[in-house]
Amino acid sequence: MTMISRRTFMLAATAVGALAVAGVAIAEVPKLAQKDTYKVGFAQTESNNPWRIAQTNSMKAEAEKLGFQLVYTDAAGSAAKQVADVNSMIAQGVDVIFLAPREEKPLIPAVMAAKKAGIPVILLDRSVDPSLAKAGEDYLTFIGSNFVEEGRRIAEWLVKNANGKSKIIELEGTTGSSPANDRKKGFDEAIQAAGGFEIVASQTGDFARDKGRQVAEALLQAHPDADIIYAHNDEMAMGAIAALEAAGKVPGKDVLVLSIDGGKEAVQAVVDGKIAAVVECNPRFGPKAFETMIRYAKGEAIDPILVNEDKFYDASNAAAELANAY
Ligand code: GYE
Repeated sequence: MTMISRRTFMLAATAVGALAVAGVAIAEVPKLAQKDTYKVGFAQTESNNPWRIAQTNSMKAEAEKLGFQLVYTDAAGSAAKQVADVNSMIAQGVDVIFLAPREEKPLIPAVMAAKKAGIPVILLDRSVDPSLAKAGEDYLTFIGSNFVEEGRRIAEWLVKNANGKSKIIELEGTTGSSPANDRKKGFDEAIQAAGGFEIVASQTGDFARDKGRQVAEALLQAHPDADIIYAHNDEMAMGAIAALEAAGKVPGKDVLVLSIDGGKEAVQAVVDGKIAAVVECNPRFGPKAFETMIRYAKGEAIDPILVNEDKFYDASNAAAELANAY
């Protein structure tokens, strides 16, 4: 897949597209007609955690509220299946495709196929490689959190609250996904700038609880002096807590655990003192996703990135915020 350039896609698109006759590359996102109701695709990447389930529920609830038909697919953690899911939505003639791309590069063909078929794509929560597909050109916009900022915020909290702890194990998200790339970048850069810390190991746990537990277990054995674990999401943080407890260590005391997502279970773990701090990653996409699509149909200009607001939880507010966490 990495061998296929954006230019190759554009050439393929123009070769068969209507504009090939005129010899012009298609530079615009397909238009969306104003209608009373729509058939809308939502290509989810997986459903193995509360964050994904909250996102799916939010999308389904909003579609229902508006009376739109939702064609929902779950790629079950496979980028190849997600590409096939998008192709099937194209074949079913949906008006718009909401896509949560599992990884940055493998989903490029899906974005380009929808464009070629005249269907606008809105990226939700994860992005695609910006050198291969562009907002406002190949897809309409990206709606989601600023992941670099999420990583930076958790690092800044750590710098202020480390209390002498300094050796970090980092559990990365799915390799090749935009949140894994950017949460690493934001955190690592801020930690390096602060000085006095060392990332002793950084390895993927694929955003999954059991993988996170296994990787944390192996890395704790290799680095018994590690006293901080930074997990790119709650699932891996919960896995890391299980690994710590199995190793006879006390999370929150022997080892500080830091996380991103802010689901109820993780916020409860902050209340219990097992997680030190969590940056929320807001999963409630439904209202903003559908509002953006309707604004586009009306002919409004849409910004290339629509950033979600994220909260922050630590011991100072976790108990008060618990009821609001997803
Ligand atoms: O943090 C994670 C999920 O892409 C922002 O993916 C999302 C991430 C989220 O599986 O828990």
